[in-house]
Amino acid sequence: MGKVHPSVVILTGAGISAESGLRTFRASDGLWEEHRIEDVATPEGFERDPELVQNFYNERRHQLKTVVPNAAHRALAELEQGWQGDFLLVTQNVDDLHERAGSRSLIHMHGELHKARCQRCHGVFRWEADLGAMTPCPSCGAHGELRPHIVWFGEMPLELDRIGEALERCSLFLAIGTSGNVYPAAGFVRMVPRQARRIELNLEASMVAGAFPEHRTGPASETVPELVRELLG
Ligand code: BJW
Repeated sequence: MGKVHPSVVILTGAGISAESGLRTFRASDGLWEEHRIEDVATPEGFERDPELVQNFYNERRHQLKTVVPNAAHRALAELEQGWQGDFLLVTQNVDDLHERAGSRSLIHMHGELHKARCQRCHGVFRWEADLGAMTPCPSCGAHGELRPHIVWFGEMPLELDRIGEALERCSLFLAIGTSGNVYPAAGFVRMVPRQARRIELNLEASMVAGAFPEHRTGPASETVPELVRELLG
């Protein structure tokens, strides 16, 4: 019988991109300080003031051009390259730093800054430019129907079926730089088999730290490359 290779699921949050210069959500200088969550990260906020929301995401799209992946993003890409079993990276981040570091088996469960979606025809498009309140849809031509392809509060995260299947059969689960405040991602650790190895990597204990038997405390740019070296042996 051949060797059975362990399967890994990795969940990342804003903390992995912090050292690249992108602010986390719940830090004291977090984005929510300048904008109320309900104004920029809910469908109701978008309906109330589409221009404010479009400008908020336009600015974040610009900011993305000024940052680069850090050692933690690069280490996860190396892990994927060297890993013998199933590998799935699930990020809550809407930035593209994982793919720029070389990650390929990747799900953006909260959407992507570089995509826009039409509320009329439901087309999803790669989007680098600014979005305006009246930008026409490239597919159906409707005006004022394009929105950032971002999962806001109260909306269904993306690809949950595929994530659930991977969680149910994984033997190693890592959660990196996520506060455990936002569901369903915060509940993933409780969906993995009981015997799976579960490691939290964070600057501090998250809201769901108790579900992780192992903790690596410190900046992701240090703890992630170190763990990857151990795992690749
Ligand atoms: C470092 C570091 C370094 C720093 N090194 N670490 C009541 C109870 C339970 C649930 C709900 C409830 N009421 C409503 C809900 C559901 C709601 C929810 O969870 N709300 C909570 C706030 C209570 N969730 C939803 O609405 C989701 N949809 C949903 O539930 O659909 C229904 C459903 C039903 C059944 C099954 C499945 C689904 C949608 C959530 C959408 C989240 N969207 C956002 C905004 C995206 C837009 C944008 O980016 O602008 O996504 S919110 C924001 O939080 C963003 C993030 O992806 C997400 C998670 O944040 P994250 O990544 O954890 O960041 P932080 O800042 O919180 O933490 C950073 C961490 O890094 C910290 O721990 C630091 O210590 C650490 N760190 N520097 C290592 N250098």
